Amino acid sequence: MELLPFFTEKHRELESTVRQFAERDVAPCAVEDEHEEARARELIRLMASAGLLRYVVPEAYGGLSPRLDVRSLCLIRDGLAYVSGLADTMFAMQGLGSYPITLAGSEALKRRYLPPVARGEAIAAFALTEPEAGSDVSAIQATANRMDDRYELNGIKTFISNAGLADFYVVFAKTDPGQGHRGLSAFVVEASTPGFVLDEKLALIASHPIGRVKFERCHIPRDHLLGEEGEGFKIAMQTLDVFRSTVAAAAVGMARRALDEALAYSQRRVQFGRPLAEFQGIQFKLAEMATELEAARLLVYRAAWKKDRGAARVTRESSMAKFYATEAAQRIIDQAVQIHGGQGVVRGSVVERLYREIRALRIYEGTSEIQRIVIARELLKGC
Ligand code: COS
Repeated sequence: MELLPFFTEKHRELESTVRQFAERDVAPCAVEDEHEEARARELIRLMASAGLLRYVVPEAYGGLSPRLDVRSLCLIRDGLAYVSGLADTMFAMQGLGSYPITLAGSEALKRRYLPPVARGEAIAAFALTEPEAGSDVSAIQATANRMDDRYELNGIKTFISNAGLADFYVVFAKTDPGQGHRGLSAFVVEASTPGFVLDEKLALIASHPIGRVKFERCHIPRDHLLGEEGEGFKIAMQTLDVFRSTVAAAAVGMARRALDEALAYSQRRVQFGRPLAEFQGIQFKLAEMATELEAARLLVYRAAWKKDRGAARVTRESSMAKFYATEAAQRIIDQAVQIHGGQGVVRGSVVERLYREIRALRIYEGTSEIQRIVIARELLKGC
């Protein structure tokens, strides 16, 4: 893969480390896994021993750079998603589930939770979505009532990646239900807390541990609050600002794989006496796929680079990257399936797996429709 000017020598090295790791340790098990949970835990262990999880926390807590380097997160997701959606998810969740602590946790919370995340000894989760609050975050109904030295948490969270696997959850709940988004707060909740219930595991169209969890009179220490009461909405948005670029990077990894598979297949497959790649109709498809892929990569790494250069907010850039890259990847993968013909829909073929894996990326961490809204609002504000 050609490296872009946004990268330093360290990024070049990381790109090749991830490629080797993905080929050696992840690819052999990439196709449909009946033992998803065991494989997910195994992937965490492998990523930790390869040092990849150190990229999700700051240097002071076992990481590799003073602040999270978003280009590195993107390169890792891009490289993992090229071979396995599950590996990508497990890496991403260690970041998404711990970043609110990096962003707003007290020194004690950072020391307690971040080093085990980097060592793969603790699995993290991000519990925002509820049955009645998906795109509309301020509609969250879970409550956290302050009682002396603790909070009592009650509510249901659904579509929570790592539900049942995670050792701790960053949970968003209302401390002041009358205040809309300003009444939302964020907490660290350990899975061992009495009142925490794994309600149901959900089976998605592609491998991804996810489910619904409940908090029933769950008492959490007061010092597990992240930031101040009422800061939950901003913590969630600032976390999504960083991680939406990385979702886009995962989409780029899947699309790169689809294009590679399509290029190889179209040169191998002979119809009407010549390889498919000699037909102009196929060449047009390949050209469109490659162009969209390049445009997506540029948006992703531009957004990441801008954040790494210290921009306070990259809301518009990360939403553009997520919106464009996930939609483009869906089109690229669909064309790769089309080029493969019948082989493309055979269960277990690479492009068939990608076709299922890409779909959720246009939905999670903000649907494409929400990204359009965010981009338009930023434009209208003059950002
Ligand atoms: N960074 C910092 N602050 C932000 C922000 C960001 N990216 N986006 C919004 N805010 C602030 C606003 O500035 C506003 O601040 P004030 O209270 O000072 O006015 C506040 O947050 C509320 O913002 P807004 O009015 O835009 O909120 P809305 O309720 O209209 O919601 C959307 C905005 C739709 C963009 C938000 O709810 C969203 O991103 N939804 C998708 C959620 C999602 O991704 N879910 C997936 C779950 S994770 S798998």
